[in-house]
Amino acid sequence: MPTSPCYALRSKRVWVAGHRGLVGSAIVRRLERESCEILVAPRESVDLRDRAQVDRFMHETKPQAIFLAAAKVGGIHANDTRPAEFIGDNLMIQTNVIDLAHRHRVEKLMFLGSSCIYPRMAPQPIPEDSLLTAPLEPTNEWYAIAKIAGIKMCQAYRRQYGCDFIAAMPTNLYGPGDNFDLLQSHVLPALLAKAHAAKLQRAEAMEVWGTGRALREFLYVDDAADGLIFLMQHYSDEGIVNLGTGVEISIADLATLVCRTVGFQGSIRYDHSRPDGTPRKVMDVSRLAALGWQASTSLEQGLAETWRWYLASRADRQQTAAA
Ligand code: GFB
Repeated sequence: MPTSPCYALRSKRVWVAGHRGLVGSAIVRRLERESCEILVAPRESVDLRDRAQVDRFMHETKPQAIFLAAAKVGGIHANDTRPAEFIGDNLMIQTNVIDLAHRHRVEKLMFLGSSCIYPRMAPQPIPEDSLLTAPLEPTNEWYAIAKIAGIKMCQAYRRQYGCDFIAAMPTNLYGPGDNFDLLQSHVLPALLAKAHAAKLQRAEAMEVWGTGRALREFLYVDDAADGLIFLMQHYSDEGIVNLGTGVEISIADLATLVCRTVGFQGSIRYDHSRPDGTPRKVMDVSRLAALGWQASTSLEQGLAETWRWYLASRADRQQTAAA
């Protein structure tokens, strides 16, 4: 039985910071059902790393609630090779939005962290209280430390100023609007794109990074958006809340599932020169379940939906290019 709501989004001015990203665009889609006014900051005129631009945007639009989904994000290779951007940009973005949310008396803010904030060898499933109990995963510690700083900032502003700022920790997300760039993306969209290319080229094999033995949890992004909006309406405390499915799969099994979805019948070749990263990171989702929410889209369903979106978006791009 869900806990009773503690915050109503109806008729509120709700800013989705990062509205064009994977999770930000899903939050915008899901908010359409909440009868609220959705605010978005055009990237060309509001650089969230620039405090004055964020201040002016918030002065003009007067958001009452904020989903802080804007961040420099990427997969294991992007994190490992662009550490300055992953720590620097994310610290600037979140510090501007969180501090100015306080100064502009925003009623409620949700900060989006990530499952990579937890120790590399955290107990599995990972409970929220394992944060900062052991060393981080080296391939994404820069991003993780930025996200941990954002969590701590929300907690500090709640303690010192009474701000209703909460923090959610989504697991690996995927779905429509994902980044399919083979170097910068996360594993699931990368494997979809690789299997598609291998099928078109009638290749013998498709390449998968690492050993394939790493285990990951994947949450469909429209489920994530629903869970985040549920949390915004039903949760107000300084503790972080994991958002996931509680189900893990090996990269090898994911690759097999992707090939089946795409219809690629070749073999899989592992590139051991690439890192596996964290061996496992499935999250303990009991805190959110106790509040009354759980994910509903299976990996098979989500993968099929994402594949359909990927094909449609490629067809659109090809039509545009041909026009
Ligand atoms: O999704 P991913 O890039 O990031 O990698 P993380 C997950 C696993 O998939 C790793 C393997 O073991 C990769 O070696 N993998 C296999 C691949 N083939 C590929 C491929 O073609 N591309 C990619 N990208 N991986 C991320 C963090 O860690 O988790 C982010 O880097 C964020 O910052 C996200 O926190 C939630 O799951 O390892």
